[in-house]
Amino acid sequence: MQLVFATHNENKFKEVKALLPHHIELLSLNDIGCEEDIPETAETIEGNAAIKADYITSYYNYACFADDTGLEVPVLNNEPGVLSARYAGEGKNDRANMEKLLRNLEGKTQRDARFKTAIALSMNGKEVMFLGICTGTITERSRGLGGFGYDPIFQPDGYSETFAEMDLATKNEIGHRGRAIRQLIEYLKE
Ligand code: ITT
Repeated sequence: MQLVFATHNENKFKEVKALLPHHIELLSLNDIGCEEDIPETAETIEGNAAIKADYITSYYNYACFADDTGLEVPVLNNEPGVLSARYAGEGKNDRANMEKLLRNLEGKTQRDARFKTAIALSMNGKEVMFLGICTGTITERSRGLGGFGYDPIFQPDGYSETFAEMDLATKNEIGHRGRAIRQLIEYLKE
């Protein structure tokens, strides 16, 4: 079975590829010749995941799934949320995004946070949504060199390491994306 994963984020692709069974041939946007940045104009992560998956099915005619992820911090009114990629501006700069978040949390003891991943699958004229959540806290400073995005400042509940200090298998086992992707895999078995 061929399935496109509609992401330009190579780290997401690596995480998902490590989870999918071998009978699913995972195609990247490069594999199908899609270089354009698909506009993410919805107000929710579910909406943006659906836009990305629908775009590929409509214009490229492939079965496709897409991931939209947001980091919610309740004490900041759930910011950065759907704006996580562009929190510090249009450049989508991971370091600038983390610095802005740490600045906005300066002096705050309430540092609870959660990652939310919405996976939209568009296949056989139907769309299905899967949601994965991982709760944790935002650390005082960045720790670890692995992962991507906000991983160096996110410490999942029950662990003393940040996601950036863990190996890929552990992040996938407990993380938001892994949780959503395992639901997708179950659905595809049916
Ligand atoms: P695509 O839309 O091409 O999939 P993107 O990097 O723009 O890639 P998102 O809009 O879903 O992806 O990402 C929102 C932000 O959250 C962005 O800054 C990411 O770096 C970050 N992010 C996403 N997943 C993450 C994860 O598992 N760990 C840490 N940060 C993550």
